[in-house]
Amino acid sequence: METKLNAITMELFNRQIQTCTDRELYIALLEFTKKQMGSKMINSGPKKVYYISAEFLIGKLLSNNLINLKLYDEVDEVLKKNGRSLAALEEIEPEPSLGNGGLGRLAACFLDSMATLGIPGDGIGLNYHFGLFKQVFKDHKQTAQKNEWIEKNSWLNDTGISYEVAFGDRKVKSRLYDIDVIGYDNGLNKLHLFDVETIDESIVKEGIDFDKEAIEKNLTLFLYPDDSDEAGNLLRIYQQYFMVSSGAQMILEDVKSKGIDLHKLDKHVAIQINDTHPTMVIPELIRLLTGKEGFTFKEAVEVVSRTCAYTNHTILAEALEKWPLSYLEKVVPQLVPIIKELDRLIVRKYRDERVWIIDDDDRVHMAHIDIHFGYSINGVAALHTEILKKSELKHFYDIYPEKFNNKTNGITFRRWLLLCNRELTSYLEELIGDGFKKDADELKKLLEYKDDSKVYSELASIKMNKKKELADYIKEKEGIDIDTNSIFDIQIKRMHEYKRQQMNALYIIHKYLEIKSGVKPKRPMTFIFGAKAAPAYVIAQDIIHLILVLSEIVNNDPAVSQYMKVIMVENYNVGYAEKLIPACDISEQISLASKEASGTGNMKFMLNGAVTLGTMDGANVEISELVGRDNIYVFGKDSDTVIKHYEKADYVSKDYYKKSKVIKEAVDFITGKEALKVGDKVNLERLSKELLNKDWFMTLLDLEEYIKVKDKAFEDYEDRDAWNKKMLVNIAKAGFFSSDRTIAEYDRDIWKVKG
Ligand code: 26V
Repeated sequence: METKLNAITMELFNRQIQTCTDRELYIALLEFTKKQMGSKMINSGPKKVYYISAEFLIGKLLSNNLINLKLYDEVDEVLKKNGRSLAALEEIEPEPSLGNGGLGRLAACFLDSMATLGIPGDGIGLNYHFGLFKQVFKDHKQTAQKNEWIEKNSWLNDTGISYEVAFGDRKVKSRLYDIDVIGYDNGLNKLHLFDVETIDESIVKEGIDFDKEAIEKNLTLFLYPDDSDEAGNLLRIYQQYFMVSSGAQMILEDVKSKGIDLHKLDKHVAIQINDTHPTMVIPELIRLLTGKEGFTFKEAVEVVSRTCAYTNHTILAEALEKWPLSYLEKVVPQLVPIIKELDRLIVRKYRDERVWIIDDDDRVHMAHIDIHFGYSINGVAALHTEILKKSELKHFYDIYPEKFNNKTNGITFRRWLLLCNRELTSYLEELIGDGFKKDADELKKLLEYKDDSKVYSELASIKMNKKKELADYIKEKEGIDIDTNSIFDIQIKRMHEYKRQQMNALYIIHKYLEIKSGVKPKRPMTFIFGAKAAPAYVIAQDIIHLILVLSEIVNNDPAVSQYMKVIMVENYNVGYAEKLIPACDISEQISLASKEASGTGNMKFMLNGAVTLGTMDGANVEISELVGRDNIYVFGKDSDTVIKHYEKADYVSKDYYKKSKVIKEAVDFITGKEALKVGDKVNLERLSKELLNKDWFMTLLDLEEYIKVKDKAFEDYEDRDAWNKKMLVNIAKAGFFSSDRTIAEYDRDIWKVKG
């Protein structure tokens, strides 16, 4: 290996491993790893999955690919022997930000698991040049910059393949770039990312501003650009159609090149539609089949309906796409007659208007197309699927009970254990062998050590080491000192009111006031947040502002900062998550019950020995069932109660504010003198008004119980042995949340590629 790597550094830079710069060595290692991957077999078989998604939050790939090639340790050693470090090279690799959050990261975990299980399964997406914005804090507020990640030497391979995509008002040429996806100790799949040949990066001016109408130049610049105005919405439709039209052409060409009759498409292809963003693939396939392939409309509808399956990732009404027909007429007029005909088929069959595709306001309900003209609909956690069946999609469940199924999300253990926590991985290997790397259920063997205090204390010392590493990193990046003996309480996820970071902030205010009044905690506490907010989402920006203001107040008050610190890390991303998660003691999963479809951060924390503090929402419910009530902290109203409040519209946040002194004091602090001295009146007053007059996600409903249960968790932490045992049980029970299990279920119930 050393000789091979040296040969590459010599060839590229005429230098030995020892004398290359970090950047040169990174490039050499990238080329070395690509070569190793190139020699692996491509997963193949009679049927193939295409996972179409507007987002693939893949993260950095160098170390991940070395792990999956089983070369990580060897490379690490060779580098060390030559006085170099893999960690330093990891810092050089840019992180692609091709996703917003959970939905995109899930797609990346699924690619890893499909490749690992030997399932021929490719991703289809877009090659956003600047991806999701890079977050920079200025005056305690979020600003957005472009995230440049594409370099001359990268994981992208230009295939030279291109397709023509015609819109109503123009034609563009798509160009296909591939990223190889290597399975753990197994074969290869591909992530196909389409780009537009006429892209022009120079049209991006200040921050992330650009001309939204110059489609040829801007189509793949950003992920979901601001969609608060018409041009933004139209651009999103351009992007979606560009992705699915290129993808559909690629799929049909591939099938035809194998000599397969397209009437049997469903026997050879399964298309998984990741949320509604790729829905237009359904009418697009129908268009292509009825066009030059000579299918009748009926034949095309039938075969497409047997090929496409849909995953729902949210019940939030504002996130369910409904495109005005007039927008579709402008961007994709060729699909409009097809969508209208699909709607007519439904209107003829069902009198219930709630299941029609086009509503009275001439808006096209994208999810309805997926449900009627796909063969499977799945939710992403048990509770979420039940809510879909019982309420959100009840009218559809009544028609098609057999199409509905649950696939509880999972995470790839390669990135979220083997890569981000080498120390824990090798200790587990010592204890229970390395079978868990291929069969995550084997983590259960750890339960044999449930009463072995030597094992707990080793787990605790690994946790301490990860806390020290994180503390160093935070000191370097954010310039804040943290006490590694404090409890690390972490909430990292997109900023959204339903996720209730504001409730966590109110707890922090409550603690601050307690300390000021002389009540000191037994042990210092470190509250860490990481979150980006959509640029157009005003209240989310206000919550970020509040947390940054609290951070300033708390960390700079010597009477308080010895007991607590508040940190909002800048530009939270996959790489940051890999450092935060192994160091966490308490995992904050505090969404309003019924709103978080699943969550996947909750699973990553558990696997790394954090204890969950959470509501009975999403996959928290399943975590709680697995670990038992002694090993999780649960609070808050359940989803039935919450759903009833919405039905009756009887939740009044002010009542809770008036009733409780603790709530009143915490909320009042937001617009009090101290906060206003540091923060912006407009943001803080707007947030306070929102909490008092609306509070759509019922923060104040659960706040008192949250404080009580969180205090209890902090108290329990002091019984170190008991806490470490909770840690052990959480790790031991995490096997269920391997995305290998999830993908095996998708294949068993939906795709049927392997069996
Ligand atoms: C999208 C939008 C778009 C516009 C306005 C507000 C809004 C709010 C939420 C969303 C979410 C889109 C779907 C999504 O990302 N769902 C996440 O999917 C994860 C993987 O299944 C799951 O773990 C998360 O619970 C779920 O929120």
